[in-house]
Amino acid sequence: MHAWPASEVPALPGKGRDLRIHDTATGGRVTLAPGPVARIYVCGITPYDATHMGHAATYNAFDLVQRVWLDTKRQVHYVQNVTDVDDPLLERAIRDGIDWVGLAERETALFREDMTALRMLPPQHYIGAVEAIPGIVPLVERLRDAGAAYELEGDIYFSVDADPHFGQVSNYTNELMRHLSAERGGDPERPGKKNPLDPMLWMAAREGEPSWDGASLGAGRPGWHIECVAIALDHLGMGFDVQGGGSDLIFPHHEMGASHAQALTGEFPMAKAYVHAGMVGLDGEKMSKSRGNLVFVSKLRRDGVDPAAIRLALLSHRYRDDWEWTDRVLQDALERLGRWRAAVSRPDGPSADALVEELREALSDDLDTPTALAAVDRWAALQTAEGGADDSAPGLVSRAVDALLGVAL
Ligand code: 5CA
Ligand code: ZN
Repeated sequence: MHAWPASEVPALPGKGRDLRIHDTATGGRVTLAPGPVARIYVCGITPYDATHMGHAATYNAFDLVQRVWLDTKRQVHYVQNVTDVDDPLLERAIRDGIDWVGLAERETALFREDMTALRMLPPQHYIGAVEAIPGIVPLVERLRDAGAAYELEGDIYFSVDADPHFGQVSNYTNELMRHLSAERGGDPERPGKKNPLDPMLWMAAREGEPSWDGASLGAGRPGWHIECVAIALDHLGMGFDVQGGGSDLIFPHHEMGASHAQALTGEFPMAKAYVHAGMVGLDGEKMSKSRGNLVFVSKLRRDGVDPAAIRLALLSHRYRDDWEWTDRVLQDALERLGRWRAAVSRPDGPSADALVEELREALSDDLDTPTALAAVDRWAALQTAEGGADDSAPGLVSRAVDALLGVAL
């Protein structure tokens, strides 16, 4: 699949800083020191509805990770998937009486537009589940042949007991895993499974549903977790730097994905850090396509809201926190954008060298965006109150805010 166009990332004077980031697996901060090419996999959308603020907040977090790396003069190898065949997509297509392929194409196109408007850096490899199927089938065959997967009435399940490290991404109790498995696409109650938590790798063709040739597996379609593993291993290999997504992906998705990859390769861990963004809510509930309590990026754009303000609204929260979208959040962001734009529109101002360092420090500190925004606020306030004689300062502020925060002033 094609991704979306990249906005340019200006180079900044001085030296970027290594990222210290919270890793779900170890429960603490890790300092990431990738080689010259940093490798990141971020789980993509299931395209049955438009991009809401929760998605945008999660992609914003991983966009910042990349901006910190780019500031250290590293290259970034970024891979993202599109879950363009899965139960929720098929169910929505049936509900709306439309073709599932058309639905996925339409919503993926809208997602690209939203990401472009928000200046999110595009992945180098943007891969759909359907196009990944030829790579998925041999992985499932390998797992089965190694005894890490088994058949149940034509479906193929992964055996979580095949990975000695299973459980080490989420560190959740068995009880919680069972509960979340039932809630998030698993089938812990199905009789005949070796372990109730075992997830499906390959679902045998069902009447009225799309299916593909699975060689020795028979006709069917891939499970959710193996989709991301196949794409990540194909394009990044084991031991990549960051596996990213929202906190609702910790279990089962990222736990199972890591176990699939570890059972396939015998290597551990799949990723050096498992990084998870908090959930954005509306009216006290997690914003979700299935609940329908959504604020869409595309709707705000259609209403004429500047995407830079949407981005500032996302940045005003710590990425790991759960937070609520309200009109006030957007209003504050619009006001801030106005103040910042007025401040950089002057021909000179107070020196911004210290500000660049403050931004770097804040972001390297587990993406502390509220502190980063406060630093720009202070420079803008000083500019408004006192001005200054540095004629390179407004340009430097614009470039730093663009390069490190993805906001075009
Ligand atoms: N296609 C799978 C991942 S392989 C999927 O979870 N798709 S999704 O469309 O449901 O979500 C896309 C990303 O947005 C995921 O990282 C998910 O964790 C994140 N996300 C979904 N809802 C929210 C929310 N309310 N707040 C923050 N992030 C969210
Ligand atoms: Zn995924």
